Amino acid sequence: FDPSKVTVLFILGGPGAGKGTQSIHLVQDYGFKHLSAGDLLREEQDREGSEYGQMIKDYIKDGKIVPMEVTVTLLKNAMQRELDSGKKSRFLIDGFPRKMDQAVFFEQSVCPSKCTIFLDCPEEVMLKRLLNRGKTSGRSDDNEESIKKRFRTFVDTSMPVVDQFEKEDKVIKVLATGSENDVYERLVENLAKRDIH
Ligand code: UP5
Ligand code: MG
Repeated sequence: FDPSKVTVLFILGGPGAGKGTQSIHLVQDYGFKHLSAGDLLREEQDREGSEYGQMIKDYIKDGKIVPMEVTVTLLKNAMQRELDSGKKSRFLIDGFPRKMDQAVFFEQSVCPSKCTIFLDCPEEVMLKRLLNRGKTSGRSDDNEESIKKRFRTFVDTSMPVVDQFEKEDKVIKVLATGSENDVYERLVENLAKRDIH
Protein backbone atom coordinates (compact mmCIF):
# COMPACT_ATOMS: atom_id res chain seq x y z
CA PHE A 1 0.00 0.00 0.00
CA ASP A 2 1.12 3.51 -0.76
CA PRO A 3 2.04 5.29 2.49
CA SER A 4 0.95 8.62 0.98
CA LYS A 5 -2.58 7.20 0.77
CA VAL A 6 -2.66 4.78 3.67
CA THR A 7 -1.72 5.51 7.29
CA VAL A 8 -0.70 2.73 9.67
CA LEU A 9 -0.27 3.10 13.40
CA PHE A 10 0.62 0.14 15.59
CA ILE A 11 -0.63 -0.19 19.15
CA LEU A 12 1.49 -2.53 21.26
CA GLY A 13 1.78 -3.49 24.90
CA GLY A 14 1.80 -6.60 27.04
CA PRO A 15 -1.16 -8.95 27.35
CA GLY A 16 -3.90 -7.05 29.17
CA ALA A 17 -2.20 -3.66 28.85
CA GLY A 18 -5.43 -2.29 27.35
CA LYS A 19 -4.75 -2.26 23.60
CA GLY A 20 -8.28 -3.28 22.66
CA THR A 21 -9.89 -0.98 25.22
CA GLN A 22 -7.94 2.11 24.16
CA SER A 23 -8.43 1.28 20.48
CA ILE A 24 -12.19 1.67 20.87
CA HIS A 25 -11.68 5.26 22.06
CA LEU A 26 -9.21 6.01 19.29
CA VAL A 27 -11.61 4.74 16.65
CA GLN A 28 -14.33 7.03 17.95
CA ASP A 29 -12.21 10.16 18.17
CA TYR A 30 -9.63 9.74 15.41
CA GLY A 31 -11.51 7.79 12.77
CA PHE A 32 -9.19 4.83 12.55
CA LYS A 33 -10.15 1.41 11.28
CA HIS A 34 -9.19 -0.92 14.13
CA LEU A 35 -7.58 -4.22 13.18
CA SER A 36 -6.64 -6.51 16.04
CA ALA A 37 -4.25 -9.23 14.88
CA GLY A 38 -5.40 -11.43 17.77
CA ASP A 39 -9.08 -10.98 16.86
CA LEU A 40 -8.34 -11.78 13.20
CA LEU A 41 -6.49 -14.94 14.25
CA ARG A 42 -9.33 -16.03 16.55
CA GLU A 43 -11.80 -15.44 13.72
CA GLU A 44 -9.69 -17.51 11.34
CA GLN A 45 -9.36 -20.22 14.00
CA ASP A 46 -13.15 -20.50 14.16
CA ARG A 47 -13.77 -20.22 10.43
CA GLU A 48 -15.11 -23.45 9.03
CA GLY A 49 -12.70 -25.04 6.59
CA SER A 50 -9.69 -23.01 7.66
CA GLU A 51 -6.50 -24.97 7.14
CA TYR A 52 -4.85 -23.03 9.97
CA GLY A 53 -7.55 -23.43 12.63
CA GLN A 54 -5.87 -26.08 14.75
CA MET A 55 -2.45 -24.52 14.47
CA ILE A 56 -3.74 -21.11 15.58
CA LYS A 57 -5.55 -22.72 18.50
CA ASP A 58 -2.37 -24.44 19.71
CA TYR A 59 -0.20 -21.35 19.37
CA ILE A 60 -2.64 -19.04 21.17
CA LYS A 61 -3.18 -21.40 24.08
CA ASP A 62 0.58 -21.66 24.47
CA GLY A 63 1.13 -17.91 24.17
CA LYS A 64 3.37 -18.46 21.16
CA ILE A 65 3.50 -16.30 18.06
CA VAL A 66 1.70 -17.68 15.02
CA PRO A 67 3.91 -17.85 11.89
CA MET A 68 3.75 -14.44 10.32
CA GLU A 69 2.63 -15.52 6.85
CA VAL A 70 -0.78 -16.27 8.35
CA THR A 71 -1.08 -13.06 10.36
CA VAL A 72 0.22 -10.76 7.64
CA THR A 73 -2.15 -12.26 5.08
CA LEU A 74 -5.12 -11.76 7.41
CA LEU A 75 -4.11 -8.15 8.06
CA LYS A 76 -3.44 -7.39 4.41
CA ASN A 77 -6.78 -8.84 3.34
CA ALA A 78 -8.63 -6.88 5.99
CA MET A 79 -6.92 -3.65 4.88
CA GLN A 80 -7.70 -4.37 1.25
CA ARG A 81 -11.35 -5.05 2.02
CA GLU A 82 -11.62 -1.75 3.87
CA LEU A 83 -9.95 0.20 1.05
CA ASP A 84 -12.06 -1.50 -1.61
CA SER A 85 -15.20 -0.52 0.21
CA GLY A 86 -14.01 3.08 0.02
CA LYS A 87 -14.23 3.50 3.76
CA LYS A 88 -11.20 4.23 5.93
CA SER A 89 -7.55 4.54 4.97
CA ARG A 90 -6.19 5.09 8.49
CA PHE A 91 -5.45 1.83 10.23
CA LEU A 92 -4.81 1.15 13.88
CA ILE A 93 -3.15 -2.26 14.00
CA ASP A 94 -3.45 -3.80 17.47
CA GLY A 95 -1.07 -6.44 18.83
CA PHE A 96 1.14 -6.69 15.77
CA PRO A 97 4.09 -6.85 15.03
CA ARG A 98 5.15 -9.08 17.91
CA LYS A 99 8.50 -10.20 16.56
CA MET A 100 11.29 -8.31 14.86
CA ASP A 101 11.11 -10.17 11.55
CA GLN A 102 7.36 -9.48 11.37
CA ALA A 103 7.96 -5.77 11.78
CA VAL A 104 10.54 -5.70 9.02
CA PHE A 105 8.48 -7.87 6.68
CA PHE A 106 5.29 -5.85 7.18
CA GLU A 107 6.94 -2.50 6.69
CA GLN A 108 8.70 -3.71 3.54
CA SER A 109 5.92 -5.67 1.92
CA VAL A 110 2.69 -4.05 3.15
CA CYS A 111 3.15 -0.52 4.43
CA PRO A 112 5.58 1.40 6.64
CA SER A 113 4.10 2.54 9.95
CA LYS A 114 3.78 6.18 10.96
CA CYS A 115 4.34 5.43 14.62
CA THR A 116 3.68 2.98 17.44
CA ILE A 117 1.66 3.55 20.57
CA PHE A 118 3.20 1.56 23.39
CA LEU A 119 1.05 0.93 26.46
CA ASP A 120 3.46 0.44 29.32
CA CYS A 121 1.98 -1.63 32.12
CA PRO A 122 3.46 -3.69 34.99
CA GLU A 123 2.80 -7.43 34.91
CA GLU A 124 0.93 -7.53 38.22
CA VAL A 125 -1.63 -5.05 36.86
CA MET A 126 -2.01 -6.95 33.60
CA LEU A 127 -2.35 -10.26 35.46
CA LYS A 128 -5.17 -8.91 37.59
CA ARG A 129 -7.02 -7.55 34.55
CA LEU A 130 -6.67 -10.77 32.59
CA LEU A 131 -7.73 -13.06 35.42
CA ASN A 132 -10.73 -10.83 35.93
CA ARG A 133 -11.61 -10.90 32.24
CA GLY A 134 -11.04 -14.67 32.21
CA LYS A 135 -14.11 -15.17 34.39
CA THR A 136 -16.30 -14.29 31.41
CA SER A 137 -14.18 -13.97 28.24
CA GLY A 138 -14.09 -17.60 27.22
CA ARG A 139 -10.61 -16.95 25.81
CA SER A 140 -8.51 -20.12 25.91
CA ASP A 141 -5.47 -18.09 27.00
CA ASP A 142 -7.04 -16.18 29.91
CA ASN A 143 -5.84 -18.64 32.55
CA GLU A 144 -2.85 -18.29 34.84
CA GLU A 145 -0.72 -20.83 32.98
CA SER A 146 -1.24 -19.31 29.52
CA ILE A 147 -0.92 -15.78 30.88
CA LYS A 148 2.54 -16.54 32.29
CA LYS A 149 3.60 -17.87 28.90
CA ARG A 150 2.22 -14.79 27.14
CA PHE A 151 4.21 -12.58 29.52
CA ARG A 152 7.42 -14.48 28.72
CA THR A 153 6.85 -14.25 24.98
CA PHE A 154 6.15 -10.55 25.31
CA VAL A 155 9.37 -9.82 27.22
CA ASP A 156 11.62 -12.09 25.16
CA THR A 157 10.23 -11.60 21.68
CA SER A 158 7.88 -8.63 21.38
CA MET A 159 9.60 -6.02 23.52
CA PRO A 160 12.62 -5.91 21.15
CA VAL A 161 10.24 -4.61 18.46
CA VAL A 162 9.22 -1.70 20.67
CA ASP A 163 12.89 -1.03 21.50
CA GLN A 164 13.80 -0.95 17.83
CA PHE A 165 10.98 1.47 16.94
CA GLU A 166 12.04 3.58 19.90
CA LYS A 167 15.53 3.88 18.44
CA GLU A 168 13.88 5.19 15.28
CA ASP A 169 11.99 7.71 17.42
CA LYS A 170 8.66 6.23 16.35
CA VAL A 171 7.22 5.30 19.75
CA ILE A 172 4.57 7.13 21.75
CA LYS A 173 4.91 5.60 25.19
CA VAL A 174 1.98 5.86 27.58
CA LEU A 175 1.72 4.62 31.14
CA ALA A 176 -1.21 2.19 31.10
CA THR A 177 -2.05 1.96 34.81
CA GLY A 178 -5.03 3.64 36.46
CA SER A 179 -8.52 3.83 35.05
CA GLU A 180 -9.46 3.43 31.41
CA ASN A 181 -10.09 7.18 31.19
CA ASP A 182 -6.80 8.09 32.90
CA VAL A 183 -4.94 6.10 30.29
CA TYR A 184 -6.92 7.59 27.43
CA GLU A 185 -6.27 11.15 28.64
CA ARG A 186 -2.53 10.49 28.71
CA LEU A 187 -2.75 8.95 25.30
CA VAL A 188 -4.55 11.92 23.75
CA GLU A 189 -2.00 14.32 25.23
CA ASN A 190 0.89 12.34 23.82
CA LEU A 191 -0.70 12.02 20.39
CA ALA A 192 -1.19 15.80 20.26
CA LYS A 193 2.51 16.30 21.01
CA ARG A 194 3.24 14.20 17.94
CA ASP A 195 0.77 16.17 15.90
CA ILE A 196 -1.60 13.26 15.43
CA HIS A 197 -5.22 14.39 15.29
N1 UP5 B 1 -8.94 -3.12 31.21
C1 UP5 B 1 -8.38 -2.47 30.17
N2 UP5 B 1 -7.90 -1.28 30.54
C2 UP5 B 1 -8.16 -1.16 31.88
C3 UP5 B 1 -7.89 -0.15 32.87
N3 UP5 B 1 -7.25 0.99 32.57
N4 UP5 B 1 -8.27 -0.39 34.13
C4 UP5 B 1 -8.90 -1.55 34.47
N5 UP5 B 1 -9.19 -2.54 33.59
C5 UP5 B 1 -8.82 -2.35 32.30
O1 UP5 B 1 -7.93 -5.28 28.35
C6 UP5 B 1 -7.79 -6.48 29.10
C7 UP5 B 1 -8.79 -6.47 30.25
O2 UP5 B 1 -8.47 -5.39 31.12
C8 UP5 B 1 -10.22 -6.22 29.81
O3 UP5 B 1 -11.07 -6.96 30.64
C9 UP5 B 1 -10.42 -4.71 30.01
O4 UP5 B 1 -11.74 -4.39 30.27
C10 UP5 B 1 -9.55 -4.46 31.21
P1 UP5 B 1 -7.77 -5.27 26.76
O5 UP5 B 1 -8.08 -3.90 26.29
O6 UP5 B 1 -8.47 -6.42 26.17
O7 UP5 B 1 -6.18 -5.49 26.69
P2 UP5 B 1 -5.29 -6.02 25.50
O8 UP5 B 1 -3.98 -5.34 25.64
O9 UP5 B 1 -6.01 -5.90 24.22
O10 UP5 B 1 -5.16 -7.54 25.97
P3 UP5 B 1 -5.16 -8.87 25.11
O11 UP5 B 1 -5.43 -9.97 26.08
O12 UP5 B 1 -5.99 -8.76 23.92
O13 UP5 B 1 -3.63 -8.88 24.72
P4 UP5 B 1 -2.78 -9.97 24.02
O14 UP5 B 1 -1.69 -9.21 23.41
O15 UP5 B 1 -2.38 -11.05 24.94
O16 UP5 B 1 -3.81 -10.65 23.03
P5 UP5 B 1 -3.96 -10.66 21.45
O17 UP5 B 1 -5.35 -10.93 21.14
O18 UP5 B 1 -3.31 -9.49 20.87
O19 UP5 B 1 -3.10 -11.95 21.07
C11 UP5 B 1 -3.47 -13.21 21.56
C12 UP5 B 1 -2.55 -14.27 21.01
O20 UP5 B 1 -2.67 -14.32 19.59
C13 UP5 B 1 -1.06 -14.08 21.27
O21 UP5 B 1 -0.68 -14.51 22.54
C14 UP5 B 1 -0.47 -14.93 20.15
O22 UP5 B 1 -0.52 -16.28 20.48
C15 UP5 B 1 -1.44 -14.66 19.01
N6 UP5 B 1 -0.97 -13.57 18.12
C16 UP5 B 1 0.02 -13.87 17.19
O23 UP5 B 1 0.51 -14.98 17.13
N7 UP5 B 1 0.44 -12.89 16.34
C17 UP5 B 1 -0.05 -11.62 16.37
O24 UP5 B 1 0.38 -10.78 15.55
C18 UP5 B 1 -1.07 -11.32 17.30
C19 UP5 B 1 -1.50 -12.32 18.16
MG1 MG C 1 -6.62 -7.27 22.69
